[in-house]
Amino acid sequence: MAERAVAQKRGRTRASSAKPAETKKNALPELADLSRDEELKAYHDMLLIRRFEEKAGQLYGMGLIGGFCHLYIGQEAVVVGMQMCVKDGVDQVVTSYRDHGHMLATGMDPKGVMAELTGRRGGYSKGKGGSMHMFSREKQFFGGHGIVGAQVPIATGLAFANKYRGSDTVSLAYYGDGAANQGQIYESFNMAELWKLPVIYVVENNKYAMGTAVSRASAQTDFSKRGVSFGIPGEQVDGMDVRAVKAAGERAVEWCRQGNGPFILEMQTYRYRGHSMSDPAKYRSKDEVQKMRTDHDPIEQVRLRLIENEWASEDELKSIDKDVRAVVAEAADFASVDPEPDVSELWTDVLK
Ligand SMILES: Cc1ncc(C[n+]2csc(CCOP(=O)(O)OP(=O)(O)O)c2C)c(N)n1
Repeated sequence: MAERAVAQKRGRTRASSAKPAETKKNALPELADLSRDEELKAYHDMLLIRRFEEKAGQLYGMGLIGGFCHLYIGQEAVVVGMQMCVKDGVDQVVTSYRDHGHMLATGMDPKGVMAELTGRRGGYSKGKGGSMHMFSREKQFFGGHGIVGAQVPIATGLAFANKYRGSDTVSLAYYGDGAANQGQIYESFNMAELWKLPVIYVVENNKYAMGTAVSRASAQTDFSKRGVSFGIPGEQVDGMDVRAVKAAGERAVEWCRQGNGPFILEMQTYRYRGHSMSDPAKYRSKDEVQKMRTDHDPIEQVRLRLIENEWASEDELKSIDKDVRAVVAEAADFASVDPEPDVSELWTDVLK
């Protein structure tokens, strides 16, 4: 099982680009060669997201989290792999409502994120924003957006500002396969390529937009080709393998930093849970979900490599899990006892 899962991962990334020749010039290998420390960090960071999301699901079930709650479980390799390619606190991240993993990957405090989910004053938006409305200037995280696709023009605008100021900062716009069909995405593509803006469009193709399968909603299901008419290069990537994500991410970051303009990365990934906590996910079979979990789980892949390479023992990996669980438990405890915002907060932070 261990060998099969690892072997299955070899050579899965495939380039599908409007300008493959140019993008491949300084190309890195299709799978990044991760060091022991990098594998351990990827394992830790993905596990933190997984355990955090599991706990958020529990708190939602207990009625401590209200409104909507969109979990990222299954997709962890995408954001962790991309974050390995950029500068923490410098390069910018903007995403949708499925955003807790992105916040943790940029280094935001799990306590502040969980307390925002439960609507407490120690939350990132003082408990007034909830799951879809968190920001961190320090970590260069620009939300958290409930309007499907809205994050894409925002990341493009950030890239415009970065270019205008002459910095080499790159902005990352994460969005789903459903969002990819929106008009505002193509307006953004046009401006980004016209002005050669340093923005990476990361399509998280998790196969469904709410209950609608990609093939039912998209005329062109190869999202890496969506920039062809604008001349924006793109690649399809195995988004369940953190090594593939890192290799492709580094190519895209290099492309942007060299002043070549935008880049599209289609991350082929999968969400294990429903669209949100209130979705029983009847549009797909349990077998389909189970197969992804068994054969492609991003965390299990790293765990198996660490063991096979004798880079970590089972006990060491258990101890990482224990530490991660402690961090998440502390965040959940804080998010349960921290007071709600004072009523007077209703009148602060309101744009008039
Ligand atoms: C403009 C807009 N239209 C519709 C919705 C309702 N809605 C929320 S999530 C969603 C599906 C988006 O799917 P996708 O972009 O694939 O992202 P995923 O949820 O799979 O991460 C829809 C239609 C919305 N929030 N905003």
